[in-house]
Amino acid sequence: MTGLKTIAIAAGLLIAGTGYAAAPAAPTAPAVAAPAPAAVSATPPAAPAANNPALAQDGAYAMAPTAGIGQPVNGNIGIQPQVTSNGQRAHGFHDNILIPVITAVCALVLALLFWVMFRYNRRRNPVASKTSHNTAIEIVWTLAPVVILVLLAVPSIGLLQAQFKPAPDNAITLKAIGNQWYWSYQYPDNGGFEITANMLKEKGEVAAGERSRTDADGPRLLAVDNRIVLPVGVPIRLITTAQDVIHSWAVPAFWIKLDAVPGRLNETSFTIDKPGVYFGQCSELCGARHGYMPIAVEAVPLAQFNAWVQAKGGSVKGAKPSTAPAALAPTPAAAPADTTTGPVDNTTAAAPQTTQGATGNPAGAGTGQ
Ligand SMILES: [Cu+2]
Repeated sequence: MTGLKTIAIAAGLLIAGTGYAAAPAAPTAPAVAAPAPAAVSATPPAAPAANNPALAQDGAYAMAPTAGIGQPVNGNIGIQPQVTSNGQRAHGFHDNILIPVITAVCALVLALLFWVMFRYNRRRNPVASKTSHNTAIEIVWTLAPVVILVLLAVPSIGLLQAQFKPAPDNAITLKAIGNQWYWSYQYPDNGGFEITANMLKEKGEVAAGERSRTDADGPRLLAVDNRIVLPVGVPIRLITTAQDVIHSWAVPAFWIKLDAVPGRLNETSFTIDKPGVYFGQCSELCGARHGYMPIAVEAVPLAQFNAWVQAKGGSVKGAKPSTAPAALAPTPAAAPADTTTGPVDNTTAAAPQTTQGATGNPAGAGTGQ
């Protein structure tokens, strides 16, 4: 009998192997290819950012978060509404396939347990049966789980592959750097400027004159002093690394959770479908204040993103510098094409000083230790 079971398992593995090998062909029409490449470079340098009505007074942002979008909701047990194509795909996979399969398997096992308890108990069977094997049923209970797992593997591996599909050339790069205990960000495609995001403390917790959280900033423990801004409809190349220990950059509404490891660059890509404010948190236990290094992303139309970039002292990706004497340099020594795709310098500069110690880090936010 064991021989038969071995054959059945071997057959199952063979089928599983076939499913695995076939999977890479499955992914269809990745959404990252959608936006026109021209869109990134078309926008000319905009009007002085200080006059841009889309930006707040400090040149940061002027968008209030929407309840229930990009943030947790009391009593909710489902997945947050997804605003990336991978997220929507995963959400559908979870709700329409995984949950029904799990429910059906649990219900079947529970029903079998009750059947055994009531039909085959000692009272109803004073003389115990000597039955020990049943070939047909053993084939069924070996093959059925194998078939279920193979059927689940196909969409699952396709989704995994879509999540790690390299970003296209027109993507905008965001480099997220984890620090104990705040996030700093660089925009290598936009002049490499850097911003630091600290959690905003509550009203009673800040010193006089220091900025505290308001509802326009976001929920408690999730609002930050400097939100990062990303364009909608443009592929984003996310690169993560860390300054000290392992952190993890996670935003549930994007279906993104990527470890930030010191001395290493991790990469993934995504495209945000809808403007809005989306919150996340560090998702790798990284020390005493691990729970106080939130992430806040403001997704805005590309023109608004470009204005924000310029307000931060950065440059619009693909825009020609107006003063560059390009004509005088006929053969510029092949500039290092795209430093973000190669084995770039992974060391991040010393942590910048921030204007306020929102994290309550004893040494002052920005100096780490
Ligand atoms: Cu962390």
